[in-house]
Amino acid sequence: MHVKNDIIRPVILSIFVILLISMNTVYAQEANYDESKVPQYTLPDPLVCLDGTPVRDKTIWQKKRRPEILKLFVEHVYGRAPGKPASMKFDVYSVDTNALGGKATRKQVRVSFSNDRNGPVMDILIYLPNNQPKPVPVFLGLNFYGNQTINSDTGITITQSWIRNRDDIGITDHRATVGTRGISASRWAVDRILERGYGLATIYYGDIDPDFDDGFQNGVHLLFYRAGQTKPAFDEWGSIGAWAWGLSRAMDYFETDTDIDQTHVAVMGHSRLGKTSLWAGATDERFALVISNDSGCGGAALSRRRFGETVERINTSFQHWFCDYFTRYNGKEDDLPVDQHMLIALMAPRSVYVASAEEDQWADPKGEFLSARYASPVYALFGLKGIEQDTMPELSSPIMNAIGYHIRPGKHDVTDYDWEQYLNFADKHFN
Ligand code: GTR
Repeated sequence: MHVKNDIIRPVILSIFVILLISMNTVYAQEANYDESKVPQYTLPDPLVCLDGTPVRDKTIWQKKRRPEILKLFVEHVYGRAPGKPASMKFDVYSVDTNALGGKATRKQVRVSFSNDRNGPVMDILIYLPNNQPKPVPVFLGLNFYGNQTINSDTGITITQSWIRNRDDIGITDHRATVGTRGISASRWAVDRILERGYGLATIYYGDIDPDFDDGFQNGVHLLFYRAGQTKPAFDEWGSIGAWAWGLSRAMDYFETDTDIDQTHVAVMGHSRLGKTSLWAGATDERFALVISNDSGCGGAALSRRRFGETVERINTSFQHWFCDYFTRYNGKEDDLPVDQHMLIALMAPRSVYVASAEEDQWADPKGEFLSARYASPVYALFGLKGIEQDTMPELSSPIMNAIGYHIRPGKHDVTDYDWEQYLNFADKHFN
């Protein structure tokens, strides 16, 4: 028996290791970074309705084509989400009018989504510039590791929610520590935002739905199950849908806060949270300006280009982000009834900014640019200029029309340069 086990165990282990290695090789091979290998593709035309009616003016766009495209994204990509919950509660549990050395007023608001005291809650951290007449325009964005990470301000509540373990900052039990204060500060140009007269609001995305695949047994999904339901149906919301829904609930709060100009809220997000800001902008037209920072596949990048991350790859690594239906397009991008330029077009006539980073090939900068380019005919219906050039601009040469775009040197990240462009873009459109 022992002899047998001694032989069988290593054999099984080796088979397992070989399988793992070959899976990785398949994935590594799968990612194409060669422009000459991008397949020929034909994008669905945002200006032709499903029944063939051409979209010649903004009325047909708004009444017929826009709702049609939105529905296609709901059904095939991000999933159906519920509306505003009936029994939501806002508790402004902390206000400091002398935050950040007197520059800002810091508010922290706890949003309860139901009457259940043990149900999920999200904390909105808000900084408003003290030297500005109220109400002020605000940038709203989700963060990756808790509100306490965006600035070293010790007044920020440390999140109690599940967070991803990270050895380099000593998170080993999925709980945030004091040591996480300010670790993401380089991604949030708080001082600069305030200086330029804007407020900043942020929420930890895991408050809304923890970012791991547990079959949706936590987060806000639970609140909406019908009797007997244990997970979202194939066409119901995944995590991106839930995070975007959370952003809309923050907007519900803004509508009650007289210090915030809710007609000038810019929703911004990086990476998976950039996919989310785009989806929030598409589903909630109260967001006046929408920003995608390095959002890539399932965000701004065209799926049909299959450059860097593909639909199959994202659905394999992060199946919980989208609705189950989206997996039908694994390796079958050409069958998608939409592509991501149509997501950008859903923002029209509101301003939308797409940003890429040169070294972030996984997110397909060119595919992000082309989405913005191909959304432009929809902006033209409103007499607005989108992006008219077919070639990408030089590095660090932002285009700022109703659609904005830049590509900067460097890696997948949010930098002060990115923020500077978003502030300039907001100045331009918010006047
Ligand atoms: C990557 C994923 C990307 C992007 C990124 C992030 O692993 O493949 O689509 O969302 O994560 O959010 O950091």
